[in-house]
Amino acid sequence: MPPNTFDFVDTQLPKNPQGTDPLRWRLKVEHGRQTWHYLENDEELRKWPQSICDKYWLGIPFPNKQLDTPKTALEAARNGFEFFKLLQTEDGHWAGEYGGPMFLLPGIIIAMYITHTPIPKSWSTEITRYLFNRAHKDDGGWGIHIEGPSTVFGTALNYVALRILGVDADHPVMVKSRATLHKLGGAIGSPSWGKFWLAVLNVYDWEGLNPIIPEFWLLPYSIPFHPGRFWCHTRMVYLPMSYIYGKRVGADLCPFIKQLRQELYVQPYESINWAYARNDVCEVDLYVPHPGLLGFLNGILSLYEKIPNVVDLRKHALNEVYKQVKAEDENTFYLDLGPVNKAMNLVVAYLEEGPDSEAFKLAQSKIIDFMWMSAEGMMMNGTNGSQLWDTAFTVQAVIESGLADEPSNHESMLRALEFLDDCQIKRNVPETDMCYRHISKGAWPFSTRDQGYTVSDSTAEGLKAVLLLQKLQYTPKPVSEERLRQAVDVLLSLQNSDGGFASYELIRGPWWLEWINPAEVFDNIMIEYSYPECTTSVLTGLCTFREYYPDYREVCNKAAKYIHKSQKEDGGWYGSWAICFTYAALFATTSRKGCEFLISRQREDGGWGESYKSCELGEYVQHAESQVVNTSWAVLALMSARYPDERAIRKGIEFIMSRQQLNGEWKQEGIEGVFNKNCMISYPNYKFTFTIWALGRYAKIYKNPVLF
Ligand code: LAN
Repeated sequence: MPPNTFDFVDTQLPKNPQGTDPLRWRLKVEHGRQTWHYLENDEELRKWPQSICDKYWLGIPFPNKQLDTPKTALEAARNGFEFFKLLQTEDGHWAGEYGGPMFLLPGIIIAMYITHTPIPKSWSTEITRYLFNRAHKDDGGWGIHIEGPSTVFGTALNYVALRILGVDADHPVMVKSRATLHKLGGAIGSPSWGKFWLAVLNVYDWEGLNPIIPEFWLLPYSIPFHPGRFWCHTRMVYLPMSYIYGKRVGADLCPFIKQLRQELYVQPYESINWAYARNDVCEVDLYVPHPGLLGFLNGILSLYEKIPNVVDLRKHALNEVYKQVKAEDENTFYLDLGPVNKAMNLVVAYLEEGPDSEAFKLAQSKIIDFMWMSAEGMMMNGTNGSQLWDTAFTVQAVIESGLADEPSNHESMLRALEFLDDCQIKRNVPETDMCYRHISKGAWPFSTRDQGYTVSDSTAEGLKAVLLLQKLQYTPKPVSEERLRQAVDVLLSLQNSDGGFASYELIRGPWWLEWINPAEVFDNIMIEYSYPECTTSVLTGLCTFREYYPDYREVCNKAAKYIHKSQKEDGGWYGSWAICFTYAALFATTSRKGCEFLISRQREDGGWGESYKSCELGEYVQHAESQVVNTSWAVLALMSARYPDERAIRKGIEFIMSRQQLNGEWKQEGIEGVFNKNCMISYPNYKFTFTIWALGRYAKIYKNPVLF
C-alpha cells in the first residue's frame, strides 16, 4: 500500500468571503496563555509576522517541505514530527483548537450582551461565520456538539447568539434554523441550561425553570448533598447559576427582546404555561430524563420559593454564593474552571460589583482566553486550552520513538521542558478548604498554571514527561526533586477508596446524588468517579517515578485492582474522556482478553474506527471509516500488552502510514473526545501525538522493518 499522493498543501482559504482578512490574525502565547489578535493596523502587521502555527490553525497555505517517502515506521514518525514541530509555539507548548460543544458560544455572547461588554467587530464577524459554517446542511440547526443531530439546546441558543450578533431574522440561515427550531416544538423544549440562558436574556420566564436555590450553600458540609461535594464542574456551574436565579436577573425588555420572544416559540409568548414548561424537554435533547426523586424535590423547592423570605435567608445565601464566586475568580486569575462558569461569573461580577469595578474588568479581560480563531471562524474553547495535556503526550511520543535523541529535535525538547517547568502549579489556592478546592501545589493542570486546577492524569502525564526529559543527556534539570515529590504527593492524595483515581478531586458524595442530576443532557456529572484512564495515568506516573525514588507498592496494587475490576465482561473498558473503548484500551489494556476485544474490532483496511455513539450507548459502535487516532490507540494498547500477533499490529501501522501526507501531516478526521457521555469535544493534536507515538513504539519493538 503506497502512501497516498494527496496534494501536500491542500489547506484552503476560509470558505466564507464575508469573513475578516485571515492574514491579519495572530496567536499570542505567554506562559501557555493563548490569545488571538486581529491586527487592524498595517504597522503592527509588519512588526508581527504570521507564524506557521498561526497559518496552520487559520487554514492558510504555507510552504512545506516535501519529505522523503517513508519506508519504515520510524521514518514516518520522523516525518510526522518534522511537521508537528512546526506547530510548537514560542513558549514551548503545542497550541490548538478545543471546540466541539455547541452550547458554549451562546453563553458568553448572552453574558456579554447583558453586561454591555462590547463584542469586537472582528469577533462578531468570525463567530457569525463559524456558526453559519457549523449549521447542519440539511436542516440548518445545531446539535449539542458539532457532529450531533440538531437539538433545541443547540438550535435555540445559537439562533439567539446570531441574532445578538446582528444577523437579521430574515436572513436565509435564520429562516432555515428557525423552521427547524419550530419543528422541534420551539425553545420551550430546551434543556435546563438552555432555559437558564434564555431567561437571563429575558426571552424565557424564570417561572419556567425548576428552582436553583442558593440556600444549599448554607447547609453544613456533613450533609451528603452539600454542593461542595459535587463534581467541581457541576459545583462551579450551579454556583453562579443559583446567584443569578436568586436575583431573577434579565435583560431589559427592549423591542429586540420582544421580537425574539416572537421568533423562538410556536405559540404566542404570553400564552405559554411556564409551570408546565419547567419539565418540558424535547425528545431529541433528552439524554438523562429527570429521575423521580428530582421531580419530588423540585416540587418542594417550588413551594419554598413561594414563601416570602422571613429571615432573610436568601440574602445570606447570596452573600455566601458571591464569596465563593469571587474566590473562584481570584483563584484562577479570572479564568475560572471552564467556559460555562466563566460566562456566568462575568454576569455575577457585573451585578455584584458593577460595570466600573476592577473585578468586572478583570473578568472581561479573560474572555479572550477562551476564544479560538480557526479556518471556519471563531469558536469558544472547552477550556482555556489543552496546553499541558497535548505537550505532555508529544514529549512522551517523541522520547519513546527515539526522535528526541536526534540533534535536530533537541531544541524542541528543551523548549517543551521549559514550558512544563513553568506550567507546574506552585501553590495551593488561598483558603483551600473554604472554597472546597483540592490541594494543587506540585500538580500539573490540564491547560495553564494560572487556571490552576489539579487534574489527576494531567499531573501524572506532566510528571512522566518531565522525568523523561530530565533523563535526556542534553537537558538541564530545572524541576527539582522536591517539586517532583510534591507532584507525587498530590497524586497520592487523590486515590479513592476503591483504589481508582477520579478527574480533579476525591469522590466526595454518594452515588445516589445522580438521582438529583438536573441537567438532562449530561450523565455522571453530580460527583467524581474513578476512571480507568485517570487511574492508569497515575499508576504509570508513579511507576516512572519509582525508577528513581521509593516505591508505592500498596497504592499501585490497589489501583491495578481497580483497573481489573472496571474491565467489562467482553474485555473492553469504557472510556469517559475520549471515543471510547479504543481510548480506554490505550491506557488500560494489559490482558489477553483486552487484546482480543480490540482485534475483533479491527477492520479490513487494518485500521480501527469508533463512532461517538459508543460513548452514548456504552457499547462499541463502528465509525463509517477507520480513523488514525482510534487506530493509534488500538495498536499502542496491543503493543504495550505485547500482543503476540505482529501482523495485526503491522496492518494498523500501515494504515496510519497510508493516511500520512507527503509533508508528514495527517488530516483532520472525526471528532476525538467526549465528556459526560453525551457531548463530544475536539482534540485535533491527537492525530499527531498518538500517530507518532504508535509508529515510534512499533519501530522500537519490532526493530523498524521496511514496510513499503
Ligand atoms: C475535560 C478535558 C480534559 C479531561 C481529561 C484530562 C482528559 C480527563 O482525563 C479528566 C477530565 C478532564 C479534565 C475534563 C473534564 C470535563 C471538561 C473540563 C473536559 C472534557 C473539557 C470540557 C469539560 C467541561 C465540563 C465542559 C463544560 C461543560 C460542563 C458540563 C460544565
